[in-house]
Amino acid sequence: MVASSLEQGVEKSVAAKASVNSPAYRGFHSAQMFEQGFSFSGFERNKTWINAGGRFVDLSDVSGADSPNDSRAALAADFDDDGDVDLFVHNIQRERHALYRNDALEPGTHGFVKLRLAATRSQYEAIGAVVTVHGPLGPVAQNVARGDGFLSCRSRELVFGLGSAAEAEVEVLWPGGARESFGRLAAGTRATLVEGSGKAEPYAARPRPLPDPLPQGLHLSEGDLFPSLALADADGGSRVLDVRALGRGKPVLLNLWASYCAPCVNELPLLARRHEDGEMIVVTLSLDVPEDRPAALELLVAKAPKVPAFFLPRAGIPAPAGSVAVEKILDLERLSLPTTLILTAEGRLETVLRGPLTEER
Ligand SMILES: [Ca+2]
Ligand SMILES: [Ca+2]
Repeated sequence: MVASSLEQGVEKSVAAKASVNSPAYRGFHSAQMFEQGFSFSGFERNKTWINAGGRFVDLSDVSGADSPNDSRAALAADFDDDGDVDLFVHNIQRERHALYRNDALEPGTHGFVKLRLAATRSQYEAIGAVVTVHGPLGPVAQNVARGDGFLSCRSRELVFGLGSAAEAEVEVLWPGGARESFGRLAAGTRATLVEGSGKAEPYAARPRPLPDPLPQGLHLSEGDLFPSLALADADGGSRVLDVRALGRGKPVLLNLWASYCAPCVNELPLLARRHEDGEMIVVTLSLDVPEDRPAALELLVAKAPKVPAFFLPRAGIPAPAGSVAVEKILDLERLSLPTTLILTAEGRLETVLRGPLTEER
């Protein structure tokens, strides 16, 4: 019975392998899912929040983390060794991973301690130990672990932020159960805490500067002329967005949004009111995939029915003469949503507003 079910299991596994290797499977899963950036998770966008003293503020747009990519692991470590924790995010589409540099700490300041543990009476990396640093906001504890995120490994180095404090008291609860104090360590210390010694042995910094961030999805600078864009209308027909023709002497507010982006949907009524005001011409461009155009259209009809609306064309349709493809000015994987562009009456890019609009801006 056991042998038989094992054999069946092997047969099933061989069959599965064959289907995975079939041109049809590769055609859909490899080409469409990964190379064309399709999503397993319905374009749920990545989020970042900052703890602003008891409440969390959404920084997804300004941080650059806002993205429709399917991310599978987020690893926090100080990749450039400047004392603040950076973030590596693993994405499945096109294997395009992202490393987010943390610019929270002013260069040359020392508002941190970085600690490694060396156990002498248990497993040498002290996995399971708890390190507590008594900083300006009270005690903060981190435990030593090596697994983290999806199929990922964590750095053995622990980073504690100290704010403006000059020093902080450090203690370790070792895996064997012993508590040990390592006294007060000065801000900026990088040290290995050796079990049983009570001493923090400093190690040298290894700075590895990271490059400046890539542009956040917009290949245009303020002052540039906004080109005529090859887009689609509500029925999917070819339609060119010419902001000068549309504005007829007025500035244009071009809102980039998607039906799966909740802050985008929330601001549609505000856009409708701005359009009614008549001070500027308001236009929306939905970045939904063409299959989701009906969902986007339904929201527009309900919340901003009079605002001129544009949509992405189907892939592979050539841009009409005199217009450019949307990919020439937008990197849809890096553009945070919502993003609003203010264009002058002459069709030049005046301001880029990232994140939701408010009555004031
Ligand atoms: Ca860093
Ligand atoms: Ca930094």
